Amino acid sequence: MNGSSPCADAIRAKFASAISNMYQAEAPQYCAMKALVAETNRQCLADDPQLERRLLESGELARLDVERHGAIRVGTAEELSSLRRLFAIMGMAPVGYYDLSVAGIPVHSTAFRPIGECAMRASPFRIFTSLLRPDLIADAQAREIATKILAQRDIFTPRCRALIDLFERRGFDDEETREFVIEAAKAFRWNGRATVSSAVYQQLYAAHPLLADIVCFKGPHINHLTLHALDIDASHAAMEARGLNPKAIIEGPPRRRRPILLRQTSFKARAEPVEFIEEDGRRLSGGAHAARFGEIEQRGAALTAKGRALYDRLLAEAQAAAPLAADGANASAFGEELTRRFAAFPDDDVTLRRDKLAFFRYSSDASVRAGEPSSSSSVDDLLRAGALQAEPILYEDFLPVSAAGIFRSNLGDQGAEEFIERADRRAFEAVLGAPVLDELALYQEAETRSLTASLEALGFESIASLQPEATP
Ligand code: OOG
Ligand code: NI
Repeated sequence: MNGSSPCADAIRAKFASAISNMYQAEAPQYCAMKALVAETNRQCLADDPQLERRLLESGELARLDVERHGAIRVGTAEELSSLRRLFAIMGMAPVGYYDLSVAGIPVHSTAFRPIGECAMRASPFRIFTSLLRPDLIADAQAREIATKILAQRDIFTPRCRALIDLFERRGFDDEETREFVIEAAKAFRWNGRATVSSAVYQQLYAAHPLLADIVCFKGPHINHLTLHALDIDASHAAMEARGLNPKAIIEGPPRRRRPILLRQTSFKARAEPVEFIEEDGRRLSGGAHAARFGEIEQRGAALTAKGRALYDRLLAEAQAAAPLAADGANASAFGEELTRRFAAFPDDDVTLRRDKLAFFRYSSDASVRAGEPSSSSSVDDLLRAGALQAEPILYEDFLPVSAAGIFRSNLGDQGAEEFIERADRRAFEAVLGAPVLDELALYQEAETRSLTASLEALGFESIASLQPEATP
């Protein structure tokens, strides 16, 4: 599936821009972070003219300040399946299943995202979407209250619902597209007036802080947007230096020559004033709720199942050897342990490819004479001769352990309870109303497609007409 539609891509770009403007107006802390990251990125470019040239050539430079993702949390099956229909209009499909129960977070998630290089380039915006799992909330009374409240809300405006139906029947004209972007964004805005009393909020909060965040407001407010940092370590340090209160560690792999997967960090959510509705609406009372933050990310090579297993093992080993304290006090010891463990992860493209740890995108250079296409050549020979080139494919998805670390950094002491792992992908897909796409299959397809096209361009009929590569 390589479903890039110029029309859907354009709607997504407009939606991402509307969400960005809305969140900047709502969350001044995020604005401060955005300015700081832009400044750090500028410094990186000034220090590395080659990097600047590469980004300019790939078109990345123009997109540097564009948000890469946002995140929301929803409460019901109906909300999730309606979101799937809404995001489909923007060319975003659910990719990946993330079980966060392992880390004591009562949600499971997917990422709605564009598929394919072309669509990603047109607008890289994704939405990490989490669904509450009431079955993981121990307090039966809180569960029951939550279910009742959620059954009564509609997170979409009536016009937004009508437009989704209309699109599915016959698509949009220009005016409808414009209206859709406005109506869709409304579902994700912040509403400082809770829909419940302070007592109900407190009760749900005591059951789990996420329960209060998901249930007590009008809809799934954007809880963060995420920017691309050219040097995430420098940006993290700058956040610390400017008093932006970043979380203790950068999630994901340590700093490397050849980045892999995804590194992320964020500043912690600030408490902001909210109003509760008391005595059936006869009185408002003031309170506070911490929900919204800002995040940065830096992406590297997508790993194969084998590479991912190695990543997961090394990360688990580091966590076992130097467990990160809940308050992050031993962050630097953890960081050193992580770097030590990851010395076992090859850090150059040649080995990553040879050992089949990462996915690569191939291109060809027909001007290089690699001899006549013959059955005695191999992909390795063609790469050595320069007739083929291989570049790591960028990881466009998320990491459950990292996501859990980001969730947890905003839950205070209460988020630390341990659940047993209870992944339930089937149940998630049943309420979503569609299967989630397998991210590994997407990378594999991209690799195979690029290799096949490159070999054809060099005059080979198929991969099968080449010598098989040695398997390590
Ligand atoms: C989502 C946290 C996970 C990421 O980038 O991994 C996330 C949330 O807090 O709702 O956004
Ligand atoms: Ni995020």
